[in-house]
Amino acid sequence: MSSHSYNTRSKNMSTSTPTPNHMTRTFKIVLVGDGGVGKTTWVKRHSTGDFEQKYIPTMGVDVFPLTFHTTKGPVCMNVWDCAGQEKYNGLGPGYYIGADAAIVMFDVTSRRSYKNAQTWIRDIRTATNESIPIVLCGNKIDCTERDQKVKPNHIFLHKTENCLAYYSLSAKSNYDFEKPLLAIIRNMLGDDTRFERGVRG
Ligand SMILES: Nc1nc2c(ncn2[C@@H]2O[C@H](COP(=O)(O)OP(=O)(O)O)[C@@H](O)[C@H]2O)c(=O)[nH]1
Ligand SMILES: [Mg+2]
Repeated sequence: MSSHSYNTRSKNMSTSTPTPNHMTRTFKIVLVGDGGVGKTTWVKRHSTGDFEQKYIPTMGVDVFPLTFHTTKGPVCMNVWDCAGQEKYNGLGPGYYIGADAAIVMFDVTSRRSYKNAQTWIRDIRTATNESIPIVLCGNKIDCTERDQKVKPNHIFLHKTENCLAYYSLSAKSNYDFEKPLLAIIRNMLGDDTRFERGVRG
């Protein structure tokens, strides 16, 4: 079985497999942010088409199990994506129960979504007793500079809110889209963790 270090410029993510085996460590990742910022597009980017997304009707949530093959064994990131109700009545504490990490996404073409990212971060902190790592992401970085209303050098929330990291990315062009989950996996398993490609669980 050949494997090599994960190349972050690679187009093909090493995500696959719907059914984690007993060796697979599983983490719950909650994905939040205003409606329309690109959360669903982003999580679907990681799919190779052969995984089973689960829908939990009582919660209005889609769960995407994304498996990554690492030098420390396979990990399954169950990414929770709310199915649209983020605009209406919030997500409720049940969404956050048992979460190991969170991704807060905003849209770099929307100042409002950046401003609201702070509220999302604070909601997570409240629901999880401050404790889980949060990665802040600015999506739609493929848009023209003119359309980018939130400039990279004006983004400071991740520092003031003590996030694990910030990434500008594009779910449309794939630019850096994989970085948030890789950062979370390294945070969970250790900075020396490397990623292997082409291995299906
Ligand atoms: N230009 C651009 N559009 C995007 C990107 N990601 C998502 N979109 C578009 O933004 C809209 C909302 O995306 P969606 O994934 O439904 O957002 P959600 O409500 O946060 O889940 C859709 O029209 C997507 O095609 C991106 O990286 N760049
Ligand atoms: Mg969505």
